Amino acid sequence: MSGHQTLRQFLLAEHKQGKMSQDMVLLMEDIATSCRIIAHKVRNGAFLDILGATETSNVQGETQKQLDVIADEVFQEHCANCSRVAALVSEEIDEVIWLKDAPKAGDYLVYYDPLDGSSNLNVNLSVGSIFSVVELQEDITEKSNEAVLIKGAKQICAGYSLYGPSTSLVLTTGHGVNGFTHKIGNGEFLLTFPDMRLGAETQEFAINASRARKWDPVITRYVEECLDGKDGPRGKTFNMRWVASMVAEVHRILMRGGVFLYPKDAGNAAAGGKLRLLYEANPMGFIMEQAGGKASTGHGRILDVQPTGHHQRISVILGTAAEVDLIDSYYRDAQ
Ligand code: P6P
Repeated sequence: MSGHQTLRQFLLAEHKQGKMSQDMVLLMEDIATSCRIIAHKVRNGAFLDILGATETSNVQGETQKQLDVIADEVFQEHCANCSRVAALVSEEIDEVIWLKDAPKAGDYLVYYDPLDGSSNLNVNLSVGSIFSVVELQEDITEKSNEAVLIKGAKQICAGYSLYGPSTSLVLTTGHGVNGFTHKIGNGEFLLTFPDMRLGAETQEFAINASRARKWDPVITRYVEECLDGKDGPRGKTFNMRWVASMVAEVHRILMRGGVFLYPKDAGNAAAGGKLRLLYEANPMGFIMEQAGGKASTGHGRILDVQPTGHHQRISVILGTAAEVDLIDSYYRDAQ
């Protein structure tokens, strides 16, 4: 018998301690099943001839990979098992997917990016799934898109699965962050990284440096100071990483610290930024805060943003709190 707690043992213990409902336990197990299935399909994609692109584009205007569509179908199928799930918001689907005729306060909304970073698929780099769960705040009389526009601060659960050298599942229910690893063979997610916490300091930042000419002066100032090293104003050297897969960046930051920046810039300002609020920034921001980090737009806490659209994009600066605070202070100075 492994010395590690299984995901089911962990979830039942959280339920027993009043940290999550029975329905949330069931939904979390269905999400974990989705991640196991997607991990298998990603790992065997080359043999299933599903690594390529489809002829279709998603609401984001991005050409969908076959695995994007397959991963979305897996999430839809399994999240629908939980009778308390009233609606799904998927990165791959334009409209809100309503699963109940008369949604009630307390029903669950599940926001998810079924396969984030899928441009990495055909070069065998890490990709992941991101999910976020919010309770409906009131009975729904009209099943409109507006009904799912709920602030990230209301999340009751968020997490991701990282399909890398091993398959990780990281989740928070608002009581810290816990990391599980999928054990090939018995299929269990085992608790391998309990109570994940960010350190107070870091010397690593993550940004797509090819966009430097488009950055605002604050981001330019911050990155240049990092690059100035120990003789510069930061008094220490920095390393840089960019995987082009948010799940991989966030996991690295959780494991060893760092700051991740995907700011609104001159190239994406019309869209409001690149990353999506409801199923990328909010869940990852919740995780960062629960691990002792921060998540900011540069002008305020991401989880306090009132969504205006269910595919809304936003500036994202998240990770080690001291670095996020410093960047926020530079934005205040620039006002
Ligand atoms: P770029 C993946 O497409 C994604 O949404 C995030 O996972 C990732 O951090 C970012 O976009 C990568 O963007 O501009 O470097 O391709």
